[in-house]
Order: sequence, then structure tokens, then C-alpha cells
Amino acid sequence: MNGIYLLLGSNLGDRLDNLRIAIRLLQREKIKILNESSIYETEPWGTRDQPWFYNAVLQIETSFKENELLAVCLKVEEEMGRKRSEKWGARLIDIDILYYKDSVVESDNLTIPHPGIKDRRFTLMPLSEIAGEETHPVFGKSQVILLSKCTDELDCRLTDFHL
Ligand code: PH2
Ligand code: MG
Ligand code: MG
Repeated sequence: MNGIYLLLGSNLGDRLDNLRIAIRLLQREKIKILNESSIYETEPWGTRDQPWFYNAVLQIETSFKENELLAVCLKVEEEMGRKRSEKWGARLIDIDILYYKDSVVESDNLTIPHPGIKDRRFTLMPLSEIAGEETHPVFGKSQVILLSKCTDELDCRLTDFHL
């Protein structure tokens, strides 16, 4: 794994706008966007009784270390007015660190690689698009292979929208 990858998600309000605003705020924090996936409209995973999400993956460049990057992601979420309530519930914006190069982090507030990747089509579809041959630092498998083995059957639809 060479890159640093973030997952953006929104299922409240103007979902497309929310993803775009999040990118602008990340850029303002000196995070450079190197690549972005298409936007996918995805069936809610976990808590099923909530609106569908828009999800996209970004490849970024940053001088922030893992914990500092997490703090920036949380800051942007807060600036956008996200209220943290139920786990897996509806949200204006969610910014998750998927991979930070080959880093493996397991602390109370941060796990890298993101522990949900292999079970979530809504993450593996956009990842495969822009990081298909990047290798998971623990499983030793590419994103394309992880997607081919993923048993999540929730719908994940490519949209015509772009970030
Ligand atoms: N995020 C969750 C829980 N469920 N489902 C979809 N489709 N997309 C998400 O981004 C998502 C979810 C927790 O962060
Ligand atoms: Mg999340
Ligand atoms: Mg999150």
C-alpha cells in the first residue's frame, strides 16, 4: 500500500453538496487530493432503516501523521455540523481513514486499516476503482481481490455525479 485513502459518506441533506463541501474543507486544512473515485449511491449497511448514502473514496497526500489526520477529519465533520449519536446511524458527513500507506494502527480511537473494508461493498467498489492493485497491509490482497471475495450483497450503484 503506497497511498493514503479516505472514505466520504453522506445520507442526510444535500448529499452531493456535503461530499463536495467536505473536500473543500479538507483542502483548506492543507490536505492535497491526488485522486477521487466516482460517486456511488449505496444501500445503508448496518442500520438498514435509514436513507441511502452517497459514498466516494479519495487518495490524498498530507504531512499529517495518522492521529493528526484523524483529528482533521473529525474537525471537518464537526464544522459541517455532524452530531454523533447512534453507531452506524444517519449522518451529514462521515470521513473515515481507510489506509495510511502500510501503517497498522490499533488504538482506542483509531484502527488502520479501517476494520470494515473487506465486509463493505460500498467501500470496496470505489477503492477498486482508484486503488485496485494496492495491497492490504495485513491481508496481503489487492482491493480488486477483496471485492471479488466480498459477500456483502447490499446495492452499490455508480452515479453520473462527480466530486
Ligand atoms: N457508513 C456507516 C454505516 N453504514 N452504509 C453505507 N451504505 N455507506 C456508509 O458510508 C455507511 C453505511 C458507518 O459509518
Ligand atoms: Mg464510517
Ligand atoms: Mg467515521
